[in-house]
Amino acid sequence: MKLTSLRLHQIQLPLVSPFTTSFMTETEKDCYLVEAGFDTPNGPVTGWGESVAMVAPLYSAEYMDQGIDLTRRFLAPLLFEVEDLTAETVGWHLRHIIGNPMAKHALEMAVIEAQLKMRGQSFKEYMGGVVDTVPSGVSVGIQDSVEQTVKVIGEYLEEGYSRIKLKIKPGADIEPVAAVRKAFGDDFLFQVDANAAYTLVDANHLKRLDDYGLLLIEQPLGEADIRQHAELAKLMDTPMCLDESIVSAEAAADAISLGATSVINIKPGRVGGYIEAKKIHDLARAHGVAVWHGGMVETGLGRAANAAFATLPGFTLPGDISGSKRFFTEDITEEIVMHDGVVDVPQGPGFGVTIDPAKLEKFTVATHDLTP
Ligand code: OSB
Ligand code: MG
Repeated sequence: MKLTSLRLHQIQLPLVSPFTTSFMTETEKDCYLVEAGFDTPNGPVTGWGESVAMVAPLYSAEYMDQGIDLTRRFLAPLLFEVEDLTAETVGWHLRHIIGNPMAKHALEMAVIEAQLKMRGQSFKEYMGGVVDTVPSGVSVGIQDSVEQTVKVIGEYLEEGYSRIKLKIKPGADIEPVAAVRKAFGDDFLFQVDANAAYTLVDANHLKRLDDYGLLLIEQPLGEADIRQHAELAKLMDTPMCLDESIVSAEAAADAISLGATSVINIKPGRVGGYIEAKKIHDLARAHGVAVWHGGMVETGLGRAANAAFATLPGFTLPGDISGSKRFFTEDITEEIVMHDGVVDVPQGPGFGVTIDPAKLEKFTVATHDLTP
């Protein structure tokens, strides 16, 4: 395939309610979609991708405007030079550009989708998925009070979510967790995510979470603190799970060998794309380390792709793949629906969802045409 056109659509979707993590409160979803046109042996094909970079560098060093700038100045020119571009070689063509996995992922997604549409193949089939539905977990933001936390989680349990993940930070950790267990008992999957809000000196405090039968604790310490996570993992009974620290398959290998993580949150966007994410899935599986699929508040496009990827056999725990309604009243694709604790994986060619042109126009805040 030969890349012939590239357009970035910067969009803003209102969230149904503010989403608060230890590092920020979001009231809308800002991201850009990649629309890439290709000449293929089967004629012209368009593929779509989605960047998971956030507006500010608070979750990762990367942020949205940087991704747009980097794509315009460095990534797009490299891909336009390639005569025979394939999904499997995007990472190779971009290898000299250091870091910036999210910007690379968004482009790789578009190439993957075009290649699949050219062949009439679904993403699940391409990746080697083994099921047609995936268990759906929900990520619950930090609430204004313990009472509100219990209320919101009660509503998600009522809706039928397979697993609850609660965001925590210093000052909003033990109490809300204790209150949720007290209200709903020990009989549901419950985990917490600190988004790097603690340091190792908080170890004794964090150890109090061991009393609540949590499935795991996600990224309590900093992105670079793999060794310190290993220390903390020795002190706590709650299984340690890394998110931010797993920036590549190499980082995953280090974290596994150091004992820093006994479960891995896989986010394709954080590691440079689905091809790298598959390596992490395989590596973890070979080591007997469970993985689950993370989320970055994706639109229907990224959500559909994540659901398909989460059909691989190593994904033995429910992921942050909620129904679209959990975040959006209106989306740019058809809705991803959570029912009976699962979401169905779209079956059509590519990612199996369609960008609605009217919705895209409605939510677009800027368009960047990067075609030479
Ligand atoms: O740490 O998993 C995280 C959202 C944005 C940035 C980081 C994270 C999250 C979530 C949301 O927890 C997961 C979702 O998309 O449902
Ligand atoms: Mg996380």
